Amino acid sequence: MSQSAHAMAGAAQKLRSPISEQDYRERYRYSIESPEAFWREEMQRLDWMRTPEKIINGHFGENHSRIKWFEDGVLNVSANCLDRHLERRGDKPAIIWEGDNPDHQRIITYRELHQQTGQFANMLKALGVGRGDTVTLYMPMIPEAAIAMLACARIGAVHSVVFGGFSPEALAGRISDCASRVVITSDISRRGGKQVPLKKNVDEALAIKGTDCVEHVLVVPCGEAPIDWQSRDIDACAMMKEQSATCDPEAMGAENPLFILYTSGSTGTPKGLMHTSGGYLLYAAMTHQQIFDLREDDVYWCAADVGWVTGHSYVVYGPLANGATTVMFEGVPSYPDYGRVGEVIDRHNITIFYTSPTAIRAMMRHGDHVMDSSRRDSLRLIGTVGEPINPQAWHFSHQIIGNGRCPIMDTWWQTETGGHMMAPLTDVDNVKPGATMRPFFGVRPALMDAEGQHIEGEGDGSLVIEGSWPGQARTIWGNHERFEETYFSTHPGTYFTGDGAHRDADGDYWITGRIDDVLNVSGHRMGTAEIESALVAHPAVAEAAVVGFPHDVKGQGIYAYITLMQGAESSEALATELNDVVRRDIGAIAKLDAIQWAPGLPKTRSGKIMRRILRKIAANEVDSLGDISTLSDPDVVEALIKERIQH
Ligand code: 6R9
Repeated sequence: MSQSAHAMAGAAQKLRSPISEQDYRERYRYSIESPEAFWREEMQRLDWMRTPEKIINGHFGENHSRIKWFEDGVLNVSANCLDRHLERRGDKPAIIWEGDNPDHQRIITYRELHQQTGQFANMLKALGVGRGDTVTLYMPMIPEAAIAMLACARIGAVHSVVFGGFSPEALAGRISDCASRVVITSDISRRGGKQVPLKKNVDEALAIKGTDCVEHVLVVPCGEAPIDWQSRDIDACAMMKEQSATCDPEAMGAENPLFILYTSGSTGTPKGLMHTSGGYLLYAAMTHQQIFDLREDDVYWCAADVGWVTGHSYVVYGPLANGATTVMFEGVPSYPDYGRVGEVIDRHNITIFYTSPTAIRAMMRHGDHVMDSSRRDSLRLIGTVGEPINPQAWHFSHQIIGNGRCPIMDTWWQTETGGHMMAPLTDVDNVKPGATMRPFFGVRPALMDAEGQHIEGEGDGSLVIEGSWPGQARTIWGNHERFEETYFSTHPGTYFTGDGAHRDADGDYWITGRIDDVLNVSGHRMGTAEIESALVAHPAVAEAAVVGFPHDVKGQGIYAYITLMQGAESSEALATELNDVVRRDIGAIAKLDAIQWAPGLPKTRSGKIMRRILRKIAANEVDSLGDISTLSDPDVVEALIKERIQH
């Protein structure tokens, strides 16, 4: 290490009071050896209406799938995020909102957030929504999204937030899967100076079969244009004003559902993962506080959208449970230009910034001077999530965004895990760029080989987690068998993450990416099966195979191999149509980066598509195709290589 690098690492260490190596090891050991005692202490982070006596019930193994944490505890999530802060933090900003337009800002104190949540909750009640009812949110990044989530939590309703970039088709599928009675939306969402017609998408979704469960659509008006009101629609702002701000929080069991969040898997339709009130909230709050070394005067900005799990745990629930100031950003990092991120940091004196490697790479591509319009002196810690962070992006974050002063917390976790599972956690001096390093307290990672045997010491394998933690999803909404099958059948007795990982000689972990058929495009999870099923629904398509390939900015791009029906002709126009069907079924985030017309697809003799080979061709790694002798028609591979699309 050069002298200046030493000096920088030293400075970073001083700025943070990280858990020392020894403290980490001791506390970690305690969390693993005495989980009951450990979690009994930690659960005191929350305000319970009835303190749990039972801590953990259920171990992976025989009765693995019915996990319960703090099962006799009673609490309310919104009371933990709001009411308990009023005395000490009533006038503290709970949400600082920065609009897409840099001139638009709003500050909402804890007292105001409490009042507005009460009004929103009373409005939901007036519409007949109560305990256990499901409510779908399809919202822009505006404070009302957080308010609606907290209002559901207040009355015991279960929210399902659908990312605003999903299409009406995708929204309809998610509404009908959990049979929502109410949908909450806005007329428009503003992103990068453009408008997304959310309400129009909802209207289209509700014309699709299976959505007649919806009785009301609450619309939070945001735009200037007149709204095309339907008879089921209600102006949420107008109705809220008529409501009392007092709404007693519902007493909920720790295991009662708090929310459902749909995510993609390697097969089938998106899965509605269910998270609980007690274990989830505790885990989100605890990881948020410890991994970001949260302090009372921090101004914390997580740039994720509330439509993803990161937005749930680290824009809304974790920070608010901790009484922190959380920044909500409506726009995109590139608007009006790539200097925006730094300007937002300066404007609000942000101290902790949590973002994705994709966003960092997009800024990095524009050169170091993109940061010239800001100083970023307030920053003291940067976190990343969603994808592996490559060393260049790590160094750009550390040297340029963080002025060489900020530790980088590369956090590995998933929709299913509820909160961070691994992060560097200890002294920044020892951090290795690109490694997520250490398990969080109570988390027991392990590596498995292809035969299902444990890999000890240094090695590469399938990452599993041994034993439960409070934040884990408990089921797939309406399909518990699928939950068991997906997560607990691959390596019985463990939770299967779907990720591969490397453990180095020091015992530190490096996530190497998905080992199943899940893509990670700009940190967004997508199932290849979902995209393929959209493609094969087109009458000209006989077969489709979709794989990821390395992409400089997005991490992964989408590469589709299409075999046409006899008589169908490939053309630019057809390529556009195929992109359109994917956009219609899933959304613009699933844009195909490359389409290759394939005379056939490489298959095993049993008819299984050899994706390994398709991935290699898409990545232009044709020298390492491996064994293709088991293919039913090896000539297909030659043809595919010849016609490979340059991207
Ligand atoms: C939180 C979130 C989960 C998948 C996960 C993995 C990838 C997330 C990562 C990471 C390497 C990190 N992933 N964080 N890979 N390093 N720090 O992103 O949830 O949308 O469910 O995605 O994202 O592949 O399995 P989700």
